[in-house]
Amino acid sequence: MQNTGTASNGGDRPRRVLQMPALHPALVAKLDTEFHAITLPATPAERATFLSEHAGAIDVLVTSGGIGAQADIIHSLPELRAIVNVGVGFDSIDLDAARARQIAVSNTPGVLDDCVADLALGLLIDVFRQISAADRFVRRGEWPGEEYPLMMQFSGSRVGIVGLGRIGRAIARRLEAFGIDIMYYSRRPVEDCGYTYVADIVDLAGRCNALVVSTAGGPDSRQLISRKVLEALAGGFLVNISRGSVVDEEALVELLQTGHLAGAGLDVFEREPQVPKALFELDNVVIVPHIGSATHNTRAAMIELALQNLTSYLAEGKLVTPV
Ligand code: 8YV
Repeated sequence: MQNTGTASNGGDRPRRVLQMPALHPALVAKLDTEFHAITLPATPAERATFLSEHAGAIDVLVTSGGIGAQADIIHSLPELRAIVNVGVGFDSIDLDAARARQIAVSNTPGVLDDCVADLALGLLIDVFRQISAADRFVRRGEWPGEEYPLMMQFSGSRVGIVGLGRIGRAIARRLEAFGIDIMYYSRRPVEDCGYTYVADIVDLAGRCNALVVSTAGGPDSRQLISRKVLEALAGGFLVNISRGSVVDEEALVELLQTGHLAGAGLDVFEREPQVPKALFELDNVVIVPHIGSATHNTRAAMIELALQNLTSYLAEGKLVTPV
């Protein structure tokens, strides 16, 4: 299949696709063979030479949530018309820079909700029931010497969801099965959802045993989970499957260290792949490397949706799931 060059870009040349370096290998294979995409070199020195040769011919940029598209790359591509993102979050794409030039941006909503919600539940159950910590206890050979301390029951507890979008709702549906008292915070109440809306996030934190962060990242939600919110969560757990930027990480580390918080399950961090070293010392913190959507079928579905966006843009100048 040849997907280049079918739609007009205002000139007589085919549309050209640029891929950011180090995308998922299955995506790279498709972009290479079916879209004849060229790849941005990884190093700044190579990049400068590459851009001086190709920049003026690029119409579409393909990237991922982890890699993003900062203002410098957007500015360096004068003919760029669309950015196709593999990921539902687009906080790593400079939307202001894109909008200023009417560059369309797509993401991959809907196809990863179940997968990310599964991980959120896994982290919740792990922090309440200390599965990872108890596993380490057994591996250290401590079981014959002492009984593992009692812990908090998860079923029947009170959980607050921050951001009741698609992923938040997928988490809530799972929580229902555990008899959880489900509360949520979002900018406005979600109609007909049956969960308790709490308009003040500090109030929400004070009312629940655990907060699950599933709101979108970006400037609007930066440090929404502030020190004040974390202080109100006293004795409770924080689970974050959204973005590290949504949480005041410094306060989180401090309140975990002092025992003010009972524990945390964290898939995302402020400066990935860097994780605050202090967390490594804490047995009540479960740390995973941003694996919310990292299953074979979900990543395949994300790639598929990104390629549908690309195909549609090349053929008709329209994205399927624009942000
Ligand atoms: C991935 C994600 O880490 O979709 C998102 O926003 O955070 C994750 O699914 C990433 O974007 C995959 O490229």
